[in-house]
Amino acid sequence: MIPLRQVWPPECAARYRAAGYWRGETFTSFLRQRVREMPDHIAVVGGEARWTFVELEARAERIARGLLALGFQPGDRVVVQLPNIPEFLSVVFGLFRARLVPVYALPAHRQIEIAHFARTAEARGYIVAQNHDGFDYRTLAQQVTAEVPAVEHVVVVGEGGDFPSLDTLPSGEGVVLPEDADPSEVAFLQISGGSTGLSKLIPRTHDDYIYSFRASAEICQLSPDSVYLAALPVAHNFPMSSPGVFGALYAGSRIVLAPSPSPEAAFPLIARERVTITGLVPPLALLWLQAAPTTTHDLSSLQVLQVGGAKFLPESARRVRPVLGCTLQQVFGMAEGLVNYTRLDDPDEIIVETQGRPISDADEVLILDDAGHPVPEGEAGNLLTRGPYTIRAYHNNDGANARAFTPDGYYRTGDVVKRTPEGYLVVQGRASDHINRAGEKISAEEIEDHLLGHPSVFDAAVVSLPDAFLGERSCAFIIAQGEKPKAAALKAWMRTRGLADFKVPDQIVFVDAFETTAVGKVSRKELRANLRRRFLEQEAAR
Ligand code: OOB
Repeated sequence: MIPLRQVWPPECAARYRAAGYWRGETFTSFLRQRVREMPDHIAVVGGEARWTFVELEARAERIARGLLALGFQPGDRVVVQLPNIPEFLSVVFGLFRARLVPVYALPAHRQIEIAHFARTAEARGYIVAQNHDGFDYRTLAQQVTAEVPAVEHVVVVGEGGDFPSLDTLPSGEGVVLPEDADPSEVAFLQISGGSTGLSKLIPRTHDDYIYSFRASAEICQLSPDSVYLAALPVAHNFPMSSPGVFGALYAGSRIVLAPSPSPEAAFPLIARERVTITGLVPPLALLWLQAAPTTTHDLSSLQVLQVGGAKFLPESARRVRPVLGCTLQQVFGMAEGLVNYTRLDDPDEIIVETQGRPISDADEVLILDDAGHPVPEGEAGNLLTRGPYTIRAYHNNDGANARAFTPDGYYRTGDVVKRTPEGYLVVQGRASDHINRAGEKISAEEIEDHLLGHPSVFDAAVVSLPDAFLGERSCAFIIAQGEKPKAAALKAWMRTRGLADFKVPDQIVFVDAFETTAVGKVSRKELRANLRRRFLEQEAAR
């Protein structure tokens, strides 16, 4: 087994260790520690299940043995696509215990995305739920294994059908579990928001990730009395680690898994479990603000509502305390690393108007103009960052690495921000052409490529448009060839492509031509910007 590594320069790594950011803990070692301290404390609540720390660890060990007995070797990558069910935790801690490397996919991902993750990660396994939201993942698993034969083992949580199920894994009696990982090893691969083309894989080490959620749990003042509701899909970095389910378990808090983030599903859980903190993307926060005044469920236990993933506008942010009676925390983070929080005791103006400040004193933040020079204090510029939990490279992707990282290791976030005199960041927009649809990031390029696969599409340009509910929606400008298809038919065709549903354009606008300059074609970036501007001007003039 050759463990995957992340490439902090040795002197940086030494500094992060000496400063106590990296403490040499692993996922397995921290869970063991909680089991020692609070074996019978309820750690995970979901569906009918209420698992103590001891039970969580015992289940993880059983899964670890079963997976090794099935034929996995330490170091193998395993795509995990599970919704918010308790098994998400037992499976993932089981993978860590067996020294297998999870690759986190979202429940919304479909064949194209999963096959891409499996290939890029060189995965040997794929763990899915039987069913979620009316979708049978075993069918998807059939398609993925047919397309990527290197994925030898599928394990299903629930009825396996043709595949083994988690409950009927070999007992693995006699299987010797490997020694624990070196904390500097890559623990898992996370999925990037995908600003250009297909998503990239983000290698996170035990050292760096545990630091990020340990510090997040402190910032959010989690304790064994806290109850964290995972409302968003836990495979996403925000509910996973900011402080998310891992930060909560680290702090000895209880986690409650909601099957859906809707008020209908979440409010009764808040009341029943006395939830103290949860995190949402802005459109869901708006739904909660709308539903709370008339709900019959008691939401009084809620102390903190975190909102992040996309910009939460001040007008909405201001309503959180009066309507929900709790403190708002804005969270501006990215799966590549850097996470910013407003602090719980910050003045209201900071909480409402800014997206917070970095977790760590060791987070280095640059705000540069397009020529690479620092902007004057208080002006908007491109955000670059490096630090003890921000990656230095994507997995197996030299092209993206050359674009996304500077030679001295800064990650170009693609976000345009301002910094306040107090050191808080205010997100202004972004430089890259992705669509942030209710916190789900969509690459314009990826969708254009798909549209070009349709016989009636001559050219396509995908842009974001402001949307009162989603924040941004996607709009595809299309030049048709031959018979002009109906917008609905084109959307329906996109749905058959094996893509996550959130990537299907919300709106389709047919145009006769894209502009070109006298010299030749304008860049895709300019083209998208011009189409967006002209469309919005036309709309405003109506
Ligand atoms: C989170 O992570 P990703 O990787 O899905 O997306 C990162 C991008 C950021 O670069 C930024 O463009 C946008 O999402 N974003 C925000 C934001 N939070 C994220 N834009 C404006 N305001 C915010 N509060 O989205 C993520 C990861 C960890 C914690 C929270 C969010």
